[in-house]
Order: sequence, then structure tokens, then C-alpha cells
Amino acid sequence: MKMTFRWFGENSDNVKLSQIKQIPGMTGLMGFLDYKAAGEVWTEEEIKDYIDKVHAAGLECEVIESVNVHEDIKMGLPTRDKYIDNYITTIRNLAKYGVKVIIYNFMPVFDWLRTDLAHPIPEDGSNSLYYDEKDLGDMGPMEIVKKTAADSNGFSLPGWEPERLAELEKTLEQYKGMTPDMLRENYKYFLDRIIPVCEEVGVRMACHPDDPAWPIFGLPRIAHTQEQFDMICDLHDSPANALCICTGSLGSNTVNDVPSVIRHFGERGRIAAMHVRNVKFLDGYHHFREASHLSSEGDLDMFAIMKAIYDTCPDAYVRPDHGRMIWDEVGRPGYGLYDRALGATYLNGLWEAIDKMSK
Ligand code: DNO
Repeated sequence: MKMTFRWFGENSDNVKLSQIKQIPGMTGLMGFLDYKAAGEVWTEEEIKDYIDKVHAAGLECEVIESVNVHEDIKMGLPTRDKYIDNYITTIRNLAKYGVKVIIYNFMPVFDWLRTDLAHPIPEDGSNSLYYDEKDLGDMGPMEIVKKTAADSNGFSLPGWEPERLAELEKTLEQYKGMTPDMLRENYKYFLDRIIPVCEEVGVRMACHPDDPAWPIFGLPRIAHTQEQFDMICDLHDSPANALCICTGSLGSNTVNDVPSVIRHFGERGRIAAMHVRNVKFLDGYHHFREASHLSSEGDLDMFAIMKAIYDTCPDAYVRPDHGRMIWDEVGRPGYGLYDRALGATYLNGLWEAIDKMSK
């Protein structure tokens, strides 16, 4: 297991590399060029510049997260080939600088979705990301986009890039009538082209689950249960067609037994990366908030999760996912320094205990 941290680059993160380096047991990053629009090539110069800085801080950068897939690929439009060519160039460029895993998703239009980015947690005075389906029902896609942008403390939010969402109404219209099977067909077309390149250059693609783990706004979503991930693995059977299991995304839906999903795909050699965080279910339908990582503060069993990783995919890259905002920090919602650092330390502690108990 390599413990890593998400970092957005020196011009768009309140967290400094020197601070990340001081978190005990931190080996490197899940890196991101947050200014790249979906479909654009990540050039060698840009990648080198980012990774050189990470290395200079004494950290590794073997994982890149959010090389976003252009909507034309997901929709299967004739223009998709041009964007797939660009994606392949990006894979090759990243591989040249030592990247081994690329985390991405195949969710139409929206990546993750919340109805409040800073919901107060009355018990301790902190706040966290929050979802209430009731609020969403009142809002609709345009409003949620505006609200999310307005609540982001001025930071760009991955998955909510303005360029992607500028043509939202048109894009939503284009998805009308697309079934999950049709989306899967387009997904297969994409994988059939990129996975042979990944095999050649030694990169693994890691698909991130739908977050939350159910369909929204009538859009097809095909990555939120074990059965759906089995289908994704079967679309192109290769160890390079792998998964990033995000415990909080899958765990938002009680149908998913997260440790058992990890074991299922870990045993099959299909987990390249893990996002580890906790969720707390609240009263009502599809209603939860994000919790600190500690098992007793939420509804997921973090010991069982780390044990499943230890037993079935011990080489996976792990990062503490979203934290609460604590200690008056002002930062990108979900991605402050303090609570994620506490999370990393806690997860490393669980790992040490599991390791020693196993010997
Ligand atoms: C949310 C993140 C996701 C993830 C993408 C990968 O906080 O976990 O935005 O990076 O789905 O493409």
C-alpha cells in the first residue's frame, strides 16, 4: 500500500507540497492538472513541470487523477475518435514521466454531486459535504451547478470545470434516450482503443464509481454496484482495465457492502487505487453527510475496509478521500489539509495494526 494525497497544483491549492511531505507515511500524490479541459492533450512540458515540482518536494507522482473523458466519447459521437487520439497521447505522455495509474470516470455530465458543500456538523462545529435528495429534487441541474460553483470558496472543483458545464442544457438534451447499455457500448469502444496502449506503456486505468451511487437527473450511470463493475471489467478483459474503489461513493448506497466489493475485485487483480473515506447516513431517503475517517464517526467499517485491501490488493495506491473542514481552515471543499492528514494517519495506524496482527 502506498499512502498518497490529492494535490491540485501550486496555483490552485491552499495546501503546499511541503505540508504534504510532513504527513507521516505519505509517499506521494494523486496528481492533477486542474486547468486542462476534457479532451485536451496533457503535454509533456506540462506534465514534466508538475512532476518535477512534486519530486523536488521529496514525493512520488505515480498516480494521476481526473484525466477527464470528453462527453463526445461517452455519447459515441463521430467526433469521439479525435478525443480518443488525444487521450492516448496523454496516456503516453504521462507514462514517460513515471505515471503508473490514471484515475478517471465514465459518468455522463456530472462527476460527484452534493447538495451542500459545507453542511454544519452540530456535534463538533466542523462542516462537510452533504447530500439530501429532497433538496436536489427542488433544484434541477442548472441550479445545482450554480450553487456548487458559488459554494466552492473560489476554488475550481474537479468534475465541475466551467468549460464542461457551459453547454449543460445542450448536453443533457443529447443524453436523452441513452440507455445504460448504449453508454456501455461507447465505453467499450473507448476501452478497446486505449487499453492496448496502456498495456504497451505500463499504465493501468482505474475507473472511479458514480458518486452518489445511483442515477441522477435521469442520466444513465453504469458504475455504482459490484455487478456493474463486473460488466466494466468484462468490456475489455485486461489487468490494465482496473478500478479505483471509492469507499464513500459506493458506500453512499446501502446495497453496497464495501469491504466485500473490495475483496471481490481485489482477488481478481482489478483494484489499482483506493479512495478511502467514511459516510454518515441521516434520516430519510438518499440523505447522508461525509464524516471524519474514524469508523465510529460514520457508517462504514474502516477496519474491515483496510483489512480487505491488505488481504486482496495490498499494492493498491490509497488516499484519504475528502475530509471535513476543521480548525478554521479555508480551502477547497472536501480537500483541506487537516482532516485528510488525520485520515491518512488513522488509516496508516489501522494498516500497521493489521500488518502486525497478521504476522
Ligand atoms: C471527487 C473525486 C472525483 C474523482 C473523479 C475521477 O472528489 O473523487 O472527482 O477524482 O471521479 O475522474
